[in-house]
Amino acid sequence: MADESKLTRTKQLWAQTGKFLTGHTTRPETDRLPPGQHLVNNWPILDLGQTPNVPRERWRLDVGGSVENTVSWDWSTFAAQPQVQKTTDIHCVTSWSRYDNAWEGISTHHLLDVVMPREDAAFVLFTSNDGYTTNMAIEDFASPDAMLVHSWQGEPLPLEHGGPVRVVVPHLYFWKSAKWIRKIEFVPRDQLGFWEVRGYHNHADPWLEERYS
Ligand SMILES: Nc1nc2c(c(=O)[nH]1)N[C@H]1C(S)=C(S)[C@@H](COP(=O)(O)O)O[C@H]1N2
Ligand SMILES: [Mo]
Repeated sequence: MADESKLTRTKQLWAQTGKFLTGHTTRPETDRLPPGQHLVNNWPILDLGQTPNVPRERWRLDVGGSVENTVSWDWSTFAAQPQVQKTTDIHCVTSWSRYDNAWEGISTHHLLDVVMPREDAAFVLFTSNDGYTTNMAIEDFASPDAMLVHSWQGEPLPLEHGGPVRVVVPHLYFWKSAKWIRKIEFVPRDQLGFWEVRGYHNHADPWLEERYS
């Protein structure tokens, strides 16, 4: 063919061999990184400095308050719940973001199906084994990506990142994702948690830069 330059032939060869095909689609970085954030490849550890070591054999999660069914799960009961895997991004208020964290655990949707919050349950309060607390509206807890996770990248969640089980609510800044979760309460009235009392924003949407109140 007259218009068949060397480059055209090269590109045709690439098409035949599938060059640059990665098998997954990505959004442009600008669509994925919230304002004021920068990307990291490591996973920083941020907490109050206490690392409670509760092995799976002694682990318990109490879920109660304004619900039809209060539950107190030990490890084997938790592990027997339907498991889901999701890959989501982390956005910390201290300005780092970490992409593509592969979590495994139970969805908050499943927990909501089990406990059945009453009509007046508008907020969710979290208490952790290090004394940390945080809070959110039940609509945020019910986000389709929100989970109680026990594994990260196919391995048990490291102790320093909240193992055996932490909350992950990826559409909010990461301080809302309680490590070492011990208790979840559904309540009619909101109650500010550890950082919310100290001036952090009560809602914490990274896309709206809801960092401080
Ligand atoms: N139990 C508990 N959960 C916690 C915290 C904490 O101090 N204790 N810190 C929060 C904050 S401010 C952040 S940024 C993330 C950090 O989680 P990581 O250490 O796994 O990165 O955990 C959140 N959850
Ligand atoms: Mo944080």
